Amino acid sequence: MSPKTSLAALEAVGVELHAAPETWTALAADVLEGLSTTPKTLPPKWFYDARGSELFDAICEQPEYYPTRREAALLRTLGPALAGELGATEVIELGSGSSTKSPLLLDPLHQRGTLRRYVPVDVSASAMEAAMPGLAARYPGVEITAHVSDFTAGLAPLRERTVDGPRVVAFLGSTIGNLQPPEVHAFFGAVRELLAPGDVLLLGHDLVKSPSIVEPAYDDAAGVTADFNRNVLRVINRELQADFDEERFTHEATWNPMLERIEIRLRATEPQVVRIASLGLEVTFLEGESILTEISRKFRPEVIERSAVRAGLALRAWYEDADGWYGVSLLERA
Ligand code: AVJ
Repeated sequence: MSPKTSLAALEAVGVELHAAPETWTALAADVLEGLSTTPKTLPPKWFYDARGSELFDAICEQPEYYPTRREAALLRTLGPALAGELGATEVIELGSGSSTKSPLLLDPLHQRGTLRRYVPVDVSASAMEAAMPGLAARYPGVEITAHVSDFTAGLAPLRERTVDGPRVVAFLGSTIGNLQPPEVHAFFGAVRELLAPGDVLLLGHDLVKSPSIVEPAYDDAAGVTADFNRNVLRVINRELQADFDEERFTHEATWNPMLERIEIRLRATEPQVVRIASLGLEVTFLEGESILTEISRKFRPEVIERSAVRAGLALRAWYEDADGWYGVSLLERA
């Protein structure tokens, strides 16, 4: 889990990498807490080791998984006007992953000549490392500072400003859907501290729609999402010396109409005991018992606006595609 391996390569292309050393401890704590309570849960951030990040990129290519394509199309349409309106000198991108879609925002800003600094922030060091040389080449003269960190943990190190002018904090891909309402509140509050007057939070959010469209997006025919879901077991096996047998867990994605979210689970196909050696823990599963590995909330404009207002933010603009499948909003300090 150490990002140190290719630090030299990153420095060679002028990218600074700030790593979080507490990753292993955080995983251990999450697994201990999540698997020793009922119902069992695991936070989705642990999907994303190198293989998990690749699997997520593969999910985005699946015909059933519409959010990535929808967001890209929307940003492609909005990009130039948005760049003009924002005139941003700095982009902080939370959950940037492999930065594949970042150019949709960065290109128009770069073309207008305002972009001076790009700060990608992600839990996956490997995904960022792979992306950085390409970005450094694409945006010459732009200061790039990558942060390996969990966007729900510490945003404080991102407060520091090295360039003048408007800042955009981008949180795309509907990753906000992974957060429970209280977590959204905390997140908005933390982002607010990064914003000065004239700065914005650019948020991408999947919208509420028929379960007949949403459910298949999380259970693709090729089984990529199922493999991605099981990846968390492989991460735990490797990092915490556990003996999960991934074949004894099935992938499940169900729409919860009350909470307007997809719930992703791993369900034990038979009773079993899993040993997690590094934690000195034995975890018992009854037949059919599940681990909730991810929630993916879908939003309505009023839900975004209400959460924003409660956290001291204001909705400045709302955009959605023609059939209301996907939305992007601009939030600012109230
Ligand atoms: C990256 C959190 C936005 O919820 O749609 C995709 C993750 N999980 N398929 C989502 C995911 C299963 C994705 N986010």
